[in-house]
Amino acid sequence: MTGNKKLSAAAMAAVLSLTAVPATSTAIAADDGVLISADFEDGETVFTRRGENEVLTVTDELAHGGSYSLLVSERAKSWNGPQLALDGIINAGEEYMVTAYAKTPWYATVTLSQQYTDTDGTVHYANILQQTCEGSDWVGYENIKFSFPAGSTDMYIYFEASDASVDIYIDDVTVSEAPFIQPEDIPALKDVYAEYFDIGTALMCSNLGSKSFMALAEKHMNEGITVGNELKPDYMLDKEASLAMYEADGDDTNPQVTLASVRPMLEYARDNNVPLRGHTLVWHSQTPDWFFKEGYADDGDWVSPEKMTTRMENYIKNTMAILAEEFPTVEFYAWDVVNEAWKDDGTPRDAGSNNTTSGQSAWVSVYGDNSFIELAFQFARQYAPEGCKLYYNDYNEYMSGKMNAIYDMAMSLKEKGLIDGIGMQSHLDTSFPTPATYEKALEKYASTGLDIQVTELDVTTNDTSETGLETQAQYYSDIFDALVKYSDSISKVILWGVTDDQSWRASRLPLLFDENYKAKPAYYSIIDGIDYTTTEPVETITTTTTTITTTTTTMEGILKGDVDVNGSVNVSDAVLLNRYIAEDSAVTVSEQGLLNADMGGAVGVTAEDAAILLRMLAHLEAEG
Ligand code: 9MR
Repeated sequence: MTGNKKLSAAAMAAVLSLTAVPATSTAIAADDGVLISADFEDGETVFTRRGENEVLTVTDELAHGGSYSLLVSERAKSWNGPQLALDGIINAGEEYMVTAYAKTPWYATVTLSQQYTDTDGTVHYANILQQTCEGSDWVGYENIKFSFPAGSTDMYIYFEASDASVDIYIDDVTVSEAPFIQPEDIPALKDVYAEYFDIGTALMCSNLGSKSFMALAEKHMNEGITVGNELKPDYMLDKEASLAMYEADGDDTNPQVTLASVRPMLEYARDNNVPLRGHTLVWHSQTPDWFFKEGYADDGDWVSPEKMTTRMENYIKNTMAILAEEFPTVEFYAWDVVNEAWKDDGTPRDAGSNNTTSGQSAWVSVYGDNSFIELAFQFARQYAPEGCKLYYNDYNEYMSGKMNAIYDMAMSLKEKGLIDGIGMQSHLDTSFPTPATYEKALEKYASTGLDIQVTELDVTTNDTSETGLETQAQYYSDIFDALVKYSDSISKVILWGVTDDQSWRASRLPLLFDENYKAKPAYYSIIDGIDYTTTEPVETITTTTTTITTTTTTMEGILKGDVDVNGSVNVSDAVLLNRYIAEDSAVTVSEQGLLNADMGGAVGVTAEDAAILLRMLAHLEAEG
């Protein structure tokens, strides 16, 4: 990794002397990849306090390892706690790992968080990992990946606790470079589905710093990237600049915008020539109340529909203008113009602030109904770059009331030439909806004649055991069967993320790859496109593998690829082999299975054999 420095104690002290509370000294380990190691055994600390009250003491009252830890006492605010300054030690835009242990005297939630300042000078705070300390044992934050967007300065990681009065003990903290994990040698999703539709993914700016994550995303899902968060109104709207304009000339109809948060993503798209989906212009959520209020005052009255229409026009116009001006070569292939405007029963959302009561819409407060939708599409059509397709986007899009409302709205907008497609978010769960219900929604939207894009696909499972992941795989497989069936109407399928740990629904493991960048059963279930747990497709592949048996058997009793030794070769063998190679302790492969698994790659059973087996299966599927 270029540019990283393992700081000497003196250099570190120099860095820290710039922070609010000068550090006494530091301990820097010289081990490979380890940039900071703080065990407090020398009685000193590299941490400083975030607020003005808390007291940091190296103590021998408690220790996770050795005899000493760091005690943070006299906290007064939830965000008070110990922070570690990282400028000069790590590089913004690259990935690192932190390990640390925390303990509190009583039950409390302790969160590992990060802070940085972006290129426009805005300070950002984000949670990395929240853990519950029971008051008894030390709680580990082990090998937790983190990164800061390129261009960040004033970078810190820190601990905070929602209980402002609880003391926090911290021990055995290390910060190291994250290793690069090469994507597995398995077929790229986008290649597997090349003849049906493009495969893309949503990315957050925080993903860009991880080379391993990005290598995986780029291999499988780079045919359309959705900006997962940073183009939403709460990131784009610049309250200070809007207020300044209002104060200067009395005009509160021209909301100003900023690219401060989204810039790293735009630079990535520009430098890698990746087309983007803009998400999203008009939404009840992640939009501040002041945008809808007289004089941009949080507690002002709702503005009139006329004033809001001017604000909406200017917001859309300013957004398109700043993107075209600062990033003229970045292609926006689509914009989600309006997001989530209909309730499941097909009526408009209730009036109110989503920031006060989740689900309410300030748009409805101003307009009284959903008449703002058509206006938004008119302005988007007027100001979006040429060739950019315009979509209405929603979740629960298979609920009949909502589905009918979207259908009617889409047909009316289509007649006026204002809409190009419907975005089916597709945040699904293995228990609901059934794939058949989802397929009905595909049928209905396809009947509009508009393009369909699956915009935010993920499938949660409450059962995270191996069996649960197999059920999830089956569900993914059924959904992809339906997508293939309607592929003439579908131009893109966008996953809402790549690896489970980075998902907004991480605990229910909704994606195709796990936190170690390994393909899950769900991936294997959709790459061969075969419903391998039901009889009919398995028969197809078994028949085909009969040929393989005769052509590839090289020794008596060996059926190449039959890793589970059940007499046939199918995707279950590939799953088993990959797990075996990944040293998954939950699986065993018999001696015969290992003989069958040696597909002719390097000596022994290796990832190369797994790749050969997958290619063989993909080939069989293509021919079958
Ligand atoms: O994935 C996004 C997550 O990081 C944000 O915290 C969340 C806040 O609203 O928004 C998520 O993205 C949403 C998307 O914009 C619209 N459809 C639902 C997505 C998941 O909530």
